[in-house]
Amino acid sequence: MQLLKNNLNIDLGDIREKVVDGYRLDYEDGIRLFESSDILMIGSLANIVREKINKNRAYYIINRHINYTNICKNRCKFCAFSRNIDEEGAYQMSIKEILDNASQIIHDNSTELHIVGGLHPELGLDYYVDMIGSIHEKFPDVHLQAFTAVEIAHFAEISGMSTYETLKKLKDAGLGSLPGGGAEVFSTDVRKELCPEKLSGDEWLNTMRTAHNLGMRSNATMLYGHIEKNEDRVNHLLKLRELQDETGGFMSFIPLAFHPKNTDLKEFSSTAGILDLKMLAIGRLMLDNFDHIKAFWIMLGIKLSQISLSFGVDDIDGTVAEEKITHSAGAETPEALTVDEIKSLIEETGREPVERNTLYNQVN
Ligand code: V47
Ligand code: SF4
Repeated sequence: MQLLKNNLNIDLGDIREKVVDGYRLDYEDGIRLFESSDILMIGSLANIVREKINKNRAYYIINRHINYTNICKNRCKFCAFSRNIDEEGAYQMSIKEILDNASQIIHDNSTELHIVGGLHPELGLDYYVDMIGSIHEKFPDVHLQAFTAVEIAHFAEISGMSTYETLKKLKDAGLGSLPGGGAEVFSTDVRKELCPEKLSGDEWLNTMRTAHNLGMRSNATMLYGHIEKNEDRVNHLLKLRELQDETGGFMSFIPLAFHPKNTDLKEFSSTAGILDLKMLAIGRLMLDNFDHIKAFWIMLGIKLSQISLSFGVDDIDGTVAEEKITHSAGAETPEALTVDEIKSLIEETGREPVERNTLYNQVN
C-alpha cells in the first residue's frame, strides 16, 4: 500500500504529451518514470511508441546459443557461469565440439548462432578467428552473432592489435554482428563494486562505436536489479541513445534481469515483475532511436515476456537452445522453446508473429 500511496501521485501528464507528440524524453523524465508506480500509464505510453515503430508485429528468431567456455579471468560478482581455469566444472569447447554443436542448426532451421564465453586467460586470437572461420565455412548462410564487447576488448589486449584490427579480422573470417552483453551498468561506481576487472562503460561504448563504423550492427543490454539506482539506469539509457544518434548501429535494447542464485550476491532477491516491465517500457520510451526492444524470455520468464508485448516490447528473442549463463544463476525457464510454442505465445496476445533473421529482415 505504501508503494501506491507514494508513487501513483507522480503526475506523468506532461510526459504523456511529449510521447504522443513525438518529443524526446530527458533525464528528469526518465527519473520520474522510474519513480512512478503507475505501470499501466507507463506501459500504455510505451505501447504507443512500440506500435508507431513496429505496428502489431512481434518478432522471433530461430537460433541457438553456444557458450564456448566458462573459464573467465574477470569473475564478476553477479556471474554464476564463470569458473577459474583449474576449478571443478570449468570447460572449454574445442573447435570440433563447437562445429558439432553448431551442426544442430540444420535440424532446427536456425538462421543465427549466438556465441559468447568467458575471458580465457590462455587462448590466443587464432582460436576465435578459427572458430568463426570454420563455422562460417561450414554454414555460410547462418548469421554469426558472436563475442560481446568485453570479449572483443580482451582479444585486442591479448593479440596486441587495436580494437579496429581485431574486429576487422573477425569480420573477414565471417563474424556478422555483436551481441549486447557486457554493458552491465555504465556507472563507474557500480562497476567498481560488481565487476572491477571488466572494461569501463566508455570502453564498451567505444568498442561498439568501432564495430558500427566497420559496418557491423550490434545489440545493447543493461543488467538491472542489483545495486544500481534510478540515476544509473537513466544515465545508461542516455549513453546508449547518444551513441545510437552518432552511429545508428544498434538493433535492439535488451534489459537483463539479474538472477542472484549461485552468485556472490546471493542475498539479493530476484527482480520484481513491476521492475521488469518498467525496464522494458522505460527503455522503449527513452530509446526513441532504437527500432527494437527485446524481452529475453529465458531471463524474464515466459508469462512476463508475453505480457511485455503490451509494454513496449516487439521482440521475444528466439528458440535459444542451450543457454547456460542465466541457467547457472537459477533461471527456471526451459532451455529452449519450439517455434510453435513461440508463435502461439505471441498469437495469444493478439500480435502477429514474424520470424526474423538477425538483422530483422522477415524470413519466409
Ligand atoms: O554480459 C551474467 C549477463 C550477459 C547474470 O544481444 C547475467 O541478443 C542475469 O549478453 N543474471 C550475457 N544476467 C548474455 C547477453 C545476451 C543475452 C541475450 C541476448 C543477447 C543479445 C545478449 O549476461 C552478461 C551479463 O550482463 N549476466 N550473469 C546473472 N546472474
Ligand atoms: Fe566473465 Fe562475462 Fe561472467 Fe563477467 S559476466 S565473469 S566477464 S563470463
